[in-house]
Amino acid sequence: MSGQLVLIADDGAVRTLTLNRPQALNSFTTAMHAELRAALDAAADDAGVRCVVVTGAGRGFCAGQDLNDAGMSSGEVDVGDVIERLYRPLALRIRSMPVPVVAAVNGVAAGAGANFALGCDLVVAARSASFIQAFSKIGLIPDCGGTWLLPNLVGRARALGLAMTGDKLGAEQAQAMGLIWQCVDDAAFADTVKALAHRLAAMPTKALADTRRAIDTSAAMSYADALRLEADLQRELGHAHDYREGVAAFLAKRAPSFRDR
Ligand code: T3D
Repeated sequence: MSGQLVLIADDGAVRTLTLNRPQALNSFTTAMHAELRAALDAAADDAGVRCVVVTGAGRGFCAGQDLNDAGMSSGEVDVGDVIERLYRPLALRIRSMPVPVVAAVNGVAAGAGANFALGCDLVVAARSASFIQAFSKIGLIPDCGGTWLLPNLVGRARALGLAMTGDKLGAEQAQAMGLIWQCVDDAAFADTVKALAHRLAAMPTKALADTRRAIDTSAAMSYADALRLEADLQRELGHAHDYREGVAAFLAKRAPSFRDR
């Protein structure tokens, strides 16, 4: 199945959403935002989907905001409003997905395109891909979660270095500094993403989503409160099917069959 600006493809329990404006490096227009949000909502609501992969068509992943769209360059657009209406909901939607989300960064990821990727759960990049905090070059600050994601991922010094210079960071360096999960050779990229996505899809989905929730909220918590949240989430998971199944499978030395979501 395919939309126009976001292609949607299912492979078992893995749903791949492909940003599809390759002529403009898949930069975000209002219309593409709408299709992407609808596609993410549909994936979240579909019990058959247990992992979502986001990637880009053509040679780029996503070059951030389309600077030609809707009079962006006129100086008359309320950029704060654009962020509130489009990028903030997108970033929050990714973080509230009930399934793991993999960013398969096939090429350059710039501006909000970079931070859209970095906000996903696992970021796998082709070795030829790159990340650019392009905002400073056009007089903006990192958005789509960048001011939170960057220091949390790589620390203040590197966050400021990346954000202030807007320099291109290769995928290999990005992995070395802990910005992304994995950099893989271009030739192995598709197979690596596929294997990872299917592996995640076969895992206890609800536990993975709760793992994200606990890790994301722990930064703003005291140690004692984080321990309390762990107990609350663990209590709930401990009463669910997947825990019983995981333990039974371990004891029976067989593969588990998880189904909670
Ligand atoms: O309202 C708001 O603005 C608020 C929201 C802000 C969020 C943001 O994301 S701000 C940051 C916006 N993004 C950028 O500033 C990045 C702009 N793009 C680039 O710097 C470069 O394209 C890249 C470094 C990403 C890649 O360079 P390169 O040399 O590989 O490709 P290219 O030739 O520059 O781009 C290929 C085509 O895509 C080209 O079109 P053409 O000449 O072939 O017709 C180029 O204009 C187009 N393109 C690339 N990025 C954008 C774009 N068109 C519109 N908007 C873009 N962001």
